[in-house]
Amino acid sequence: MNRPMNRYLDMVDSPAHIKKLTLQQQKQLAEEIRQELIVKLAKNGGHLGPNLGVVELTIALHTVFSTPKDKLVWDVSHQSYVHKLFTGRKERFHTIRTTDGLNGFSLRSESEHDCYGAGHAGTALSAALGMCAARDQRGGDEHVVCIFGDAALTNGISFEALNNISHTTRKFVGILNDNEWSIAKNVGAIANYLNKIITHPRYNQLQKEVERWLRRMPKGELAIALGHKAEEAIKGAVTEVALEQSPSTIDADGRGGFGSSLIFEELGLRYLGPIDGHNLALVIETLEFAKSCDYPIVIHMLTKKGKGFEAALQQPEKFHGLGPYDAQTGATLPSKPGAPPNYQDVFGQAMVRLCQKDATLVGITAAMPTGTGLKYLEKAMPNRYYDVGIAEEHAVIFAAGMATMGFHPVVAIYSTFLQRAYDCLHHDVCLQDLPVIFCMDRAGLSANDGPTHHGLFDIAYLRCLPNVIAMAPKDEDELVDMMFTATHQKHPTFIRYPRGAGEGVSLKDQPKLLEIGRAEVVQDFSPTRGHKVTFFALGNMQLLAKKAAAQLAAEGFNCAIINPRFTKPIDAELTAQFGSVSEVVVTLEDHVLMGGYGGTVLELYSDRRLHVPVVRIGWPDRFIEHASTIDYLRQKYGLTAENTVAKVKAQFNAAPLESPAPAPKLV
Ligand SMILES: Cc1ncc(C[n+]2csc(CCOP(=O)(O)OP(=O)(O)O)c2C)c(N)n1
Repeated sequence: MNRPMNRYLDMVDSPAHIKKLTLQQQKQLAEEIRQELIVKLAKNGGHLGPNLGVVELTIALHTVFSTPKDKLVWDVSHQSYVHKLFTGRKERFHTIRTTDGLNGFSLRSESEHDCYGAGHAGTALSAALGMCAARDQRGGDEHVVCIFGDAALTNGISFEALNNISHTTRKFVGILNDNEWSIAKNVGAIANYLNKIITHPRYNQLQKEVERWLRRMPKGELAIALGHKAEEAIKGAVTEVALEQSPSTIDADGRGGFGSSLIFEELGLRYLGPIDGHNLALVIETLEFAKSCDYPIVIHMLTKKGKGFEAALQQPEKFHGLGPYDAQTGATLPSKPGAPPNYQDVFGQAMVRLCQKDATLVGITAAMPTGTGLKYLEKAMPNRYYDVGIAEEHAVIFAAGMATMGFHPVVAIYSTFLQRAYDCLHHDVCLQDLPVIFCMDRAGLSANDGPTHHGLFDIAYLRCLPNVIAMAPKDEDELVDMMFTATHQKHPTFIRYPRGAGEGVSLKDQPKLLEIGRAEVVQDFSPTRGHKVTFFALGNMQLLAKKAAAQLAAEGFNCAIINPRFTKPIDAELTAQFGSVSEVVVTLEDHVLMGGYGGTVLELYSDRRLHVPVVRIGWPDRFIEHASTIDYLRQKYGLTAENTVAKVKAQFNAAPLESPAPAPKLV
């Protein structure tokens, strides 16, 4: 039997090996990597499309630069899989995004080649510039290369960094990885601007000129030559494109055109490109040039998201990040008939219904139309839908502005990404008490994404802000009630709900207006005897509470279950009332315990001098790692019925609290 020929990929274990390969071998390696990505990710899913797009770029980066001494800073870092393959993690690659496996993003603790961790967009330029400043302070000679996407470029922090580069350092390499896609199609003026550069008739010719010019240079002479005349030639050609004001670049309404110059040049950065990011020789040569520059430079590279996999090329949005798929066809499993809908879909469809009835409602997303479900509104009522790009701060303040004009904006945003806009929540929305509605998807764990994406902090970061109304539905029908209720408020309103499938309850025809700060008694005490235990189970923790209560009931306990609905204002009367008749109170939340809902209950009991033991179930004071499933992490950290039951029972076995020592007498 013929043994399959060894692949170059099998021989490559470190960046040093990449450097030893010839260009032809590296091209072969690129094909092998694409196959590896397509096949290995098929089982558990992952960010396939973005990684297929950066195969040549990553080979070139490791050919020209030497990590860990040189620093590669990836924005978001969802496109660092190929880098992982080259930096000692090939054997574990199949474990990516699974329990105890590799993380799906760069992680400093995972490898010395990961110089900076990320998961949220727009951080790479600032972080890389900070590294340059540190290097310059120390008199080091390492290179810092920042790889950022065209959508990350729409982020405010990216521009804050660009504004700061040229007067901070003389050595900075930025790579704009332009594939024209965010998760969905990139939107906004920056996207249009980049598009105008690459679709300009001069571009193809220009690209050839750059290539020919680079080729003529023997390697050693590149630096000198490029620093002077020849570089001017290229730049001149690019700038010529930029300066040209052909009528076709001006929109019908008179806006648009290239303006006076390339935006990067205006910011004091040398701009080179656009170049074909899949032309390996050209990418290597261009990086060699960038390496030799003693001024900050941005290389504009054009890549194709999903390159090498037809299905991914056809559906860039779907293949940006996905679950398991068929490695041949790219087909994904359809959801099982009768499976509960995802919260995001319930939200999106409810938005359409609510907007149809209320002309003051609009939907706002920060580059997540599908993830949040706002795509339903985009389709049904495009004039009531805003995608502001990866710009969470702007999204929040934009909503605040609309709210001052009598609108009721609904900002659909993941809990973890809303963190980015905290000051905007405080200063713009809450301080002015504006009726903006925040629908926070992914509140709770985002298991396979991990710590950058878990939405475990929003109760804490919101409950300290005055004017806030904050809710968490127990199921998808209550989510719609809460959305409906929020549209009737004159204050900032927040609704947190988890990633993934709802509870499978049917939706009422007409949503219910909930009373603000009023909890729901799901199960009252039974008239039978037995130790009284009350469960306050927030949002998706109802099921866990029901299981724990059933186990305790089987052992003779008398359990009540409350659906708190509100984390601010909480139902103080009902919470106190049940606390005063219970021997133990249990709070359950899909949130960190510190500053969470359970803490609110404790504060209330302290204020009211109610001495009832409170068992708090939630996430501990640490960053929770990624894992294949939520269940695994809940088991590991004790968010289970068994642990809840054990903790309740321990309260009954515990020795009574010692009475406090008498206060010293004042003399
Ligand atoms: C602050 C923040 N908002 C939203 C996201 C969700 N998100 C992850 S990747 C991505 C698109 C990134 O597009 P781009 O920067 O062009 O890189 P590409 O995926 O195209 O390589 C978005 C919106 C995020 N990670 N961080």
